[in-house]
Amino acid sequence: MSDAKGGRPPNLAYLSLGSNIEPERNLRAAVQKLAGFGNVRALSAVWESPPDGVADQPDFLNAAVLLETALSAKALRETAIASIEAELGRVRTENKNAPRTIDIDIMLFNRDVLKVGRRCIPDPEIRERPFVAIPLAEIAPDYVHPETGETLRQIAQRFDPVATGMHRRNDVVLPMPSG
Ligand code: PH2
Ligand code: MG
Ligand code: MG
Repeated sequence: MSDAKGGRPPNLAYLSLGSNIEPERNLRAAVQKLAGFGNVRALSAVWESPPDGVADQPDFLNAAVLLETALSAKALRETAIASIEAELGRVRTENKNAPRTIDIDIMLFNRDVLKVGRRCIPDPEIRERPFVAIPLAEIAPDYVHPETGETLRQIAQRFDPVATGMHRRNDVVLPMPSG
């Protein structure tokens, strides 16, 4: 997607994807649908981990996507992500930690510091959750966190993948959307 002058769309959105219902199919479908809202510039590997929080549910697959887009963070959240989550059958219930077909969260947006609804960008989960930090560091290792000055590589290196149950699923590949 290009802007009106034929240049590159102005924004870089760093997204965290997670699924624990038919996760391979839903991660692939989410990436394809995100490509309808911009250019997918980078994709991480797919990582499996036990559920963080509520334990008696299936393991998650997580990945990170770098999306170049003309949309603002708010529009990305409220139009693109909301519609993709709905199309992929995401059902929101009172249990915020229920298994989900797809969860797409904006972790970073350019080098901006802002809020979209109640969520802060940069999202604090980057520094708290290995299944967020490790895939993000794969797509943008040298990105400097606008609030802490750390690179994503440094943040990710603080997590011990083995101790946190992270497992790189080299058998699951997310195809880069064409065009
Ligand atoms: N997402 C959650 C709760 N717990 N655990 C893992 N391993 N991966 C997730 O994406 C995840 C989770 C709520 O967003
Ligand atoms: Mg989430
Ligand atoms: Mg979410």
